[in-house]
Order: sequence, then C-alpha cells, then structure tokens
Amino acid sequence: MHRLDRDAGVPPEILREARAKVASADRILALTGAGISAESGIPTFRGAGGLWRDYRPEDLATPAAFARDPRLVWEWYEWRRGLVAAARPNPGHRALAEFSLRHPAFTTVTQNVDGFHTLAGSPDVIELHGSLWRTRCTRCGAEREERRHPLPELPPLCACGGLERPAIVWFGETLPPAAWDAAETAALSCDLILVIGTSSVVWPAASLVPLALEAGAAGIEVNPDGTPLSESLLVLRGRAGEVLPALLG
Ligand code: BV8
Ligand code: ZN
Repeated sequence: MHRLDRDAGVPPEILREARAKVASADRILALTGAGISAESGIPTFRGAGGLWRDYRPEDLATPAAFARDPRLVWEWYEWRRGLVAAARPNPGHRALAEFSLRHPAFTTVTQNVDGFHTLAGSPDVIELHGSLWRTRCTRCGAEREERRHPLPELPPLCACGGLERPAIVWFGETLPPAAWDAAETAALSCDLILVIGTSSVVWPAASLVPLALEAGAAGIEVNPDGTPLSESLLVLRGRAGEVLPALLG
C-alpha cells in the first residue's frame, strides 16, 4: 500500500481517488505550465513575483515589441536563459519523466520554454510555445539551437546577416502546427489529462483540457491555487514537486 502522505498536502482519500484514476488509465496526457518549474526557482508568469510583475507582457512577448526594440526583448530572454541555465528540474519534472518511461502511452505537452521536462528525462516532449534554447532568423527563417549563455552578441545575427529572434511563440502568433496537431490528437485520444501548474488562461493551450474532457477523459489538476477549469477537474491542491511524486510514485 503506497504511503499516503499528507506531506503532499492533499487529503488521503483524494490522493487515493487520483491514484486510482492514474492506475486505470490507458492513455495519459500531461499538460504543464510555468507552475511546474516554480520549485526550480523559475518565476511564473502570473503568480506573485511572476515574470511579468516588472514588465507588461505586451512590452516583451509580442512581434511588435520585438520590431520596436529587439535588444530589450533579447535582454529579457537573456535574463530568463540565465535563470534556467542556473536551475535544475525538480521532483515534479522527475516524477513525470520516470512515470512516462514506465507508462507506454504517456504524452507530455508543455507551455514552458525552459526545456526542463526533456532535461528530467521525459521523451518526445511537445513544446507548444517553443524553446528558450532555439533561435529563428527573421530574414531566412533558419532555426538553430543556441545554448551559449550569455550570448556573444545581442541581438544575435544569422549567418545570412539577418536578425535572429527567440524561437518562441509570442502573443498573437500561431503555435507550431506540428506541435499543435500532436497535442490536439493526444487530447482527443487520452483517458486521463493531468493539468499541472497552469493558470489555464492562455489559449489555445488551455483549450486542450475541455477538448479532452468532452472526448470522455477524466481530468486531474495539480495546482496550489484555483483556476477557471478547477470545477471540472479532480483537484489536488498542492505543489507539483510534492504532489506528483505522491500521485505517480
Ligand atoms: C494566438 C511564450 C492568434 C512567451 C507564451 C482573450 C481571450 C482568450 C484568448 C486571447 C484573448 N486575447 C488574446 C488572446 C490570445 C492569447 C491569449 O491566450 N492571451 C491570454 C493572456 C488571454 N493567445 C495567443 O496570443 C496565442 N496565439 O492566439 O494566436 C491566432 C489564432 C489563429 C491564427 C493566427 C493567430 C499564443 C499564446 C502563446 C503566448 N506565449 N509564452 C514566453 O514564454 O516568453 S504564453 C505564456 O503563458 C507562457 O508560455 C506560459 O506558459 C503561458 C501560460 O501561463 P502558465 O504556464 O499557465 O503560467 P502562469 O504564471 O499563468 O500560471 C502558473 C500556474 O502555476 C498558476 O496557476 C499557479 O497557481 C501555479 N503554480 C505556482 N506554483 C506552483 C504551481 N503549480 C504547481 N506547483 C507549483 N509549485
Ligand atoms: Zn538567416
């Protein structure tokens, strides 16, 4: 019998119910947001002390902002690359990775751009909003991996001389079609969706949850706070780094 620890801050009967849903699910989809990286020390977007407390999203994560001041946008991303480079995946990322390696039909879809799921060992992570560690040329479209931190020059330039941008999806931009299609397919075919560390306010990522529920999946939310989707999910009100090892261990 698994030690049903209250350390995860979740009532044992709720944890038992959630573990039973995991045990009986064939195909599982995990949708994660900034909250799963909070315990790695990476600020979330909308929480207390969130990333954008000091900035307004439209000042930074939009094509117009980049056109207006590419250096400012790159300085924000360089700051985040620095934070992520100095941090590590936490027990929440690792619990997901270890479980997904044991469970054949497990898909990890993330809104995060930090690469921590892959670093923790999760296979085939679907990155809906791109990655801090990839750039794309605004002139020739060439995409490349760029792990150097700090960058030798800001903003970075492509071999063709074009200005490079972060290969990240900004507000008003469409998500990478292949990633979105894979995420949508997983949402429509899963038996259980785990909604972890997301405020579920950013679309279309958040629409994956109602999509899965309407297709008959059960849903579990892992979040210390409530979200607009909480009432349609079994809520494990706690932090991912504590709840996920208790849920998936
Ligand atoms: C598009 C890259 C158009 C940047 C990001 C009005 C209504 C509905 C939609 C819109 C609207 N106005 C505009 C829109 C569209 C817009 C949108 O959704 N806006 C929102 C803000 C209302 N969406 C878009 O623009 C998307 N594109 O719509 O294109 C289009 C359509 C068709 C054809 C052509 C064009 C693009 C959205 C992608 C934007 N890019 N990121 C970057 O990262 O630098 S979004 C950004 O928010 C991040 O990716 C982040 O992941 C994402 C979602 O935030 P969360 O991950 O949920 O993080 P948040 O801080 O909000 O929440 C953290 C949660 O964790 C909290 O609930 C907290 O309680 C919890 N938590 C805290 N600690 C823990 C924890 N949980 C567990 N454990 C803990 N320890
Ligand atoms: Zn180029």
